[in-house]
Amino acid sequence: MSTEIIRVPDIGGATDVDIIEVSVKVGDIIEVDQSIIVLETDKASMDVPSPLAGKITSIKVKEGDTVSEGDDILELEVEAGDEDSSEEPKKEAPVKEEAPAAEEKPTQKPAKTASSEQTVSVPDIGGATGVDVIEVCVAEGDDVQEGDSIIVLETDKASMDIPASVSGKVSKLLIKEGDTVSEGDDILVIMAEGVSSSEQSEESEPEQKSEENAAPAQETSSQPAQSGGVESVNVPDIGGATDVDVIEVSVTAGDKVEEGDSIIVLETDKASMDIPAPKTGTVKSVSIKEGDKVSEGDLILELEVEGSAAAPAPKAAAPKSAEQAPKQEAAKQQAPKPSSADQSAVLSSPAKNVHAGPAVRMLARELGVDLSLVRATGPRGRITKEDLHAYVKAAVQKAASAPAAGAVAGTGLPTVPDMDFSKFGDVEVVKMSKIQKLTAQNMVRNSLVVPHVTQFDKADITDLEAFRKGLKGEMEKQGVKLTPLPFLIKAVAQAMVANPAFNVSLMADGESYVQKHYVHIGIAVDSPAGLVVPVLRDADKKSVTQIAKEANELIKKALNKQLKSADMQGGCFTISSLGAIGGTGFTPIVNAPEVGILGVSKADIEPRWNGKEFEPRTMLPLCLSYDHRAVNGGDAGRFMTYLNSLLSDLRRLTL
Ligand code: CAO
Repeated sequence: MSTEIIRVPDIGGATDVDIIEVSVKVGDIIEVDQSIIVLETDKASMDVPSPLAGKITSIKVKEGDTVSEGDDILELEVEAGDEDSSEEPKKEAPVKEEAPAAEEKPTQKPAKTASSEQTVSVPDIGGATGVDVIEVCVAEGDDVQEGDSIIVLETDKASMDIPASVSGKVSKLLIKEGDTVSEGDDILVIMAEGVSSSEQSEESEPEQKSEENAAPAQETSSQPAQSGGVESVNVPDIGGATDVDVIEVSVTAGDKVEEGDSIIVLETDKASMDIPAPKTGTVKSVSIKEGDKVSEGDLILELEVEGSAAAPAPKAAAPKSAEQAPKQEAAKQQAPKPSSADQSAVLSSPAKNVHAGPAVRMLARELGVDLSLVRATGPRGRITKEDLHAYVKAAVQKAASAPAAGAVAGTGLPTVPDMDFSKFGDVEVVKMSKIQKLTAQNMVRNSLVVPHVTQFDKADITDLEAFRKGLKGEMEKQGVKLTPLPFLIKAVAQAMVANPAFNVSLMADGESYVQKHYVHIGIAVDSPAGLVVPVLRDADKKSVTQIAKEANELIKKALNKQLKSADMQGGCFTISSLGAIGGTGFTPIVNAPEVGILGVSKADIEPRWNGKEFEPRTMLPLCLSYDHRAVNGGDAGRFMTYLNSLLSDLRRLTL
């Protein structure tokens, strides 16, 4: 057992690169090639794999740090016998696929207009033609620095930032978003800073690729074979990676291939690379098959080159990686993509490792998507742009159509995942009624949107109850049941008039509120169809007996499912009485756009001190919830105290 330090490998000469993710923690047991950190520049994101397996004993970096080649990442306790391999940690370029082609300088041609103007053209993009311009990052008049991204190109395989090759002011844009371009197409004209005429004439030749790029040149080497026009096509420089999996052989003997056509696809954990045909010709024989492992120089196939006895010089600036070598041909054998709103696009628990290219990572950041929750369908678990789109579609659809039980419609909040309760006993799934689903959605919305405060009090309704009981028989003869509820409705209506802060609705724009000059009181009814709230109109203008009659009618309609939607509209305040059921208090949820609700619990006889002695009094628990955006604590205190005084002394109800 020994401790090894894992350092930042060759990252193509880039320095002070941001760590956007530390994928492991102290104590983790990791495998060889497991991603340990993710680096990102403005042009690329790179998984950095561990060259050794072992247990992490300390981590030297954190998210947000910047690192360069050779910097310590972590310490690993390595099993005896594994240390030797650590002597030479792999210098494999971490993520060829994700390294952008953009490091390559765009070609510059002298512009005809002025001696300091330079036309920047699309550089060698691996032979791809008709590539989409998905973003133009500069506008005419912008000052750009050499290396600043000027456009972003994208194929189905790659996205590439194309950087400015010189610093200066953009004097003319020659392309726009949505255009398609090929190598050599003019992008823009730059009024270059401090370019001497001699420098300019040097640069007037189409520029070849920048030598310092560490990403592998992916040019397929083709060596003239002994016999006539048949050439051996070998695995090109693939950044020092060895024993790379051949995941696809795209040609067979006899096939005609065009220069640039993909002949095989290689893949490591971190990158997939199309290897293009170096020349046009006919495949004579193929020396490898799917599943083989290859390294630079290995023979891929023999190619009878079309119309060329002498092999031309190899292409100077082949793409550096698969991601950078976009091909128009779609990948042939990919895992099935999730359908438009396939919920399987969303993982229920975060994936341990995330593999995605810079374009996908950037899009995910823009959309606020956690890539670890996106189901990857690309080769070797790569997240494709389609995966991201499928994830977003699924997430949006889920939010919009979330069942009431999940109760998060439109909130974007996660639902509680379903589980198999039958594992624990006998169960059945029961469909919720429309009212139940609607109530659930409204409850979630109101509890999330309305800042609730609930305050409690007890009203002495001893006299009210004596009066009610005296009147009860008389009312019954008129077919009206007289419970405490009509008195509560009357008292609340009067308190609303006295405290208009409770008789408002807030405008959605947050700029104003509606002050109501009518008092309609909602009555929460526990009906067989679910919780419904019929509305008793102009309660402030009606007598207790009138209110009792109308409340009886509304409750009867509710219980018989005869309420019309008009019966449930226009409420200013709701009373939710559980008095007949029991309990000493609860916190009702405001029925927005109303701003207050009164919860009523069961009245009980309690001993009260009258100054001389305890006497039995009937005390009614009141629970007032209100929207603190509309109602202040002072308003609520006054409302409750006034309401209490009305219920405690009925004479006040007539004032
Ligand atoms: N304390 C003690 N007794 C009470 C009482 C109280 N606060 N409120 C009512 N009672 C008594 C009544 O007086 C009646 O007894 P008597 O017949 O002896 O007079 C008995 O309880 C039954 O009353 P009721 O339920 O028939 O009538 P109600 O007017 O009190 O209530 C209604 C009607 C529709 C409000 C009620 O049936 C109901 O559905 N409540 C549920 C509300 C609800 O679910 N709210 C949601 C809670 S979460 O916000």
